[in-house]
Amino acid sequence: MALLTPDDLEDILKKLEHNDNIIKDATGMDIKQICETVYGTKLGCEKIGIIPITAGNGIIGNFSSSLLAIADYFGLDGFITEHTDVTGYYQATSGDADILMMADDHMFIAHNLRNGKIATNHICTGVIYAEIASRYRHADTKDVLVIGLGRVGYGGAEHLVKKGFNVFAYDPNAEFLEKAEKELGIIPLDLDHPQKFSMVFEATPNSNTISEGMVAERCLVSTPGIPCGLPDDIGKRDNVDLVMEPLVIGVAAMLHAVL
Ligand code: NAD
Ligand code: 2YH
Repeated sequence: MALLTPDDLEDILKKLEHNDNIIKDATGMDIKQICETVYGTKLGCEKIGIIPITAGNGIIGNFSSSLLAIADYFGLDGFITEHTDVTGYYQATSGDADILMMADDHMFIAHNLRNGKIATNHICTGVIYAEIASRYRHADTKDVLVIGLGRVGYGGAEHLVKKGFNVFAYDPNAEFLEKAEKELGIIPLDLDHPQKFSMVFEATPNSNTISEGMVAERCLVSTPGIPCGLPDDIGKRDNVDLVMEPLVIGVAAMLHAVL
């Protein structure tokens, strides 16, 4: 499992602004509007309790402070507990938090203590990046390509299938590809005769996962993957609209998902 690094989280609100402008141009909606539409909820005045977790690889510099900055960006009150782990959990609940946020190396969750809803970062990230890809205003088909069918990619693929898109997908893990074909009805991408897509949702931890033959001249690549799977030269030459941001878009989706 790839872990975020403090460098990934430098200037996240600047990265968000840059990506939100691309999202607006490409879809006609900003990230907040897309979250509100997908989850049917609006952020109010919830208080977010952020608990640093030391398990596994431990505290990631900038992680808790980034979550606090995100809460503030969306107009919510938030606080980071002074203590970590179970003591931090106790502090967050005593501090009157409505929503708790915490992550170890495997799972990053938001838990709304008022209604009991829990959202995971991997599902919410998959759903919201897939949704962004599916809203590309220059696309004239319902064909969308999903690259990577792991925890994030599978959730996004499922969302696209439910929305009625023709979901083509590729993952070198044959078991994952077969599972998605059986359970979701995705169409395995024919690598010998690749089709060009104008909507691409990429969710892998690898670079260069997108090849020239996969992208149409005018296309949107929506990817939470770190590092980015789109090679620079393809992005520039084909004028690709690229949405790629390390944390905020997924967290915005988590907050909307638990309301
Ligand atoms: P995962 O390990 O569960 O799944 C990754 C999948 O990609 C695997 O199934 C693997 O076989 C597949 N893959 C690898 N190379 C490929 C290739 N060339 N073509 C197609 N598929 C390929 O990982 P995950 O939890 O789904 O996360 C995916 C990426 O998203 C990671 O980089 C993770 O750090 C990142 N992520 C980012 C955010 C964000 O907010 N930006 C949030 C969550 C996860
Ligand atoms: O980065 C991660 C994991 N990859 C899970 C997130 C899923 N995208 N976890 C963050 C760990 C944070 C740390 N425990 C802290 O600072 O509290």
